[in-house]
Amino acid sequence: MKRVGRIVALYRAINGTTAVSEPQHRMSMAAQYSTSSNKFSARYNWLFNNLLTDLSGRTATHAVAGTMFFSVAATTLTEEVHAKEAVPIELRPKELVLYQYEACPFCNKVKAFLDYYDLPYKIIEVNPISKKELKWSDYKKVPVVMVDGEQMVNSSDIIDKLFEEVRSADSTSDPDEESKWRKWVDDHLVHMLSPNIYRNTSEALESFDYITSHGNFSLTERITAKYAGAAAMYFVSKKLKKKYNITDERAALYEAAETWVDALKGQDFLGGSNPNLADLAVYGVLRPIRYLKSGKDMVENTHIGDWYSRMESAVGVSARIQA
Ligand SMILES: N[C@@H](CCC(=O)N[C@@H](CS)C(=O)NCC(=O)O)C(=O)O
Repeated sequence: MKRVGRIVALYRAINGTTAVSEPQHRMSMAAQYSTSSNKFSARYNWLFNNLLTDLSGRTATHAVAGTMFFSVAATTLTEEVHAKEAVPIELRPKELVLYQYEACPFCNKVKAFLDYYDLPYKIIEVNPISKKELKWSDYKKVPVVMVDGEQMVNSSDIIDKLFEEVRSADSTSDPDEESKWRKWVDDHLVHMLSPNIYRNTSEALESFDYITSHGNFSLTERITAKYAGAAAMYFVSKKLKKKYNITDERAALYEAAETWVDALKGQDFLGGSNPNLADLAVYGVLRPIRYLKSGKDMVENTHIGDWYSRMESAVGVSARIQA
């Protein structure tokens, strides 16, 4: 009973909800959770979104070996070399700290931006259950960024504010087109992730294996979250499919990928010869799933792979520094 209580507490904490009833065992808890929580929005919880991530750059050297292999191979095969945007030192924030979950797509969106603009940042990995690293803040989601002592929240707002400070005057990107596609990322693309990565038991376990081994979990939380989380999210992803009118999740993911490729209109990036904020947003959100089964399927079955490889090369190594 005590053990079950702990699992429930874990779930309440992870999902930010108190709507979960006391379960009799893990599977019934998972099923109950999926039917009792009504908040299936972008906020639903980090578990939908927490996947394989950060496969390029300095931090990637610690990533799964097989994953690294793919990253390196992709970069090596890309002949063009796309440089990062250089931000003059006087425009860079003095201190930037990102509170994140390693596999959260919204956090990865911010990281793609920081890496591309080479803005050094420290990372504080938040424990999704206790959230003790965020005790000081009223905002209880991630990402949260502290920029020279100022708190910034909500991934798109964070990027907007930072971009305002660092952008070069000669930016050639069409602002309407760019914001249209950034909105598409938040309103559409991000909702393709969970139904795909939790679509069956083996993919749900693959996802949770990564999440629990890369997030800030205690040993007990890690073991509990891996199996109970995978089971719960399997059911939740079915509910999400309904909510977003998705009948075939893979087809929907492929369609989104092709929609994005069409938007490029044959250019290297939506921004033309360099990525703009929409390129960085799509890349950031897809980065966590790229080397999971769903991401591999997406690259094999659509035309997004070349653009993705160009983005890997453009974003380059992580600008993360030691906290
Ligand atoms: N609109 C927000 C969404 C942020 C969000 O939903 N983050 C998830 C993690 S992927 C979260 O913190 N969920 C609440 C929780 O874990 O309790 C953004 O773009 O930053």
